[in-house]
Amino acid sequence: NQKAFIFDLDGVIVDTAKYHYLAWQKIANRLGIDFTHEHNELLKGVSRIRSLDIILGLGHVQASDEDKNAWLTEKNEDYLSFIANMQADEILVGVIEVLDWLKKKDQLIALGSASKNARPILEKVGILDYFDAIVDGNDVTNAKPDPEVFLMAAQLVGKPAKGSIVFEDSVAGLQAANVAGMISIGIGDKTTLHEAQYNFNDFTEIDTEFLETLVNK
Ligand code: B16
Ligand code: MG
Repeated sequence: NQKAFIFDLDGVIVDTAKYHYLAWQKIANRLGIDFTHEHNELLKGVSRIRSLDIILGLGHVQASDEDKNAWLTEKNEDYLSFIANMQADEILVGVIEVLDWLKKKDQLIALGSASKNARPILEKVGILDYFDAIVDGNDVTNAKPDPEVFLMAAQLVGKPAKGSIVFEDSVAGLQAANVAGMISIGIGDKTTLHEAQYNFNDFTEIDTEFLETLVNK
């Protein structure tokens, strides 16, 4: 049996949410918008442009397209400077063990991320070669909770949606996986991620017995 195992990036493989937060905070502060860690939760799995709209909404700030574009560029430049020195030690616990097991068992591994910076991040942390397919924010027109990103990933590795597995840390991402008819696995807080079919706090809680059942489903 061979299945498509599709991984989200931010919050599943690496904790880049902290870098997104720092970069957005700079813009928000300048506009006098209070942007807290709790607010940052709203941006998980959400596209860059939608993230800006959410932040502006928090502060009831109206802006021209020109201003918005300038802020989007600035945010991404700051974000790029934060991720510039990322290394393998920023891979979240248990991820490598699961990737190694999947490779050993000849399973298909794909990325399904909203980020336009996914490839350079995988490269920096040294795991690009594990992936049989990469679908990111540059490839899709519809953001999560639309299932496009995951459907494209399964298609690229030649597997049907049914039986494909998605690891996600965001509500929007889990909704996308469910709409696609895939097996959704929430990584993180069980209460927040209650829409997942299975929940784990992190990858160290996922044992090979469980992975084996997914392969044979
Ligand atoms: P970028 P994921 C998402 O990645 C992040 O969770 C979200 O916070 C971010 O705004 C989005 O990528 C876009 O990222 O600005 O780098 O294109 O969780 O889908 O891997
Ligand atoms: Mg994520």
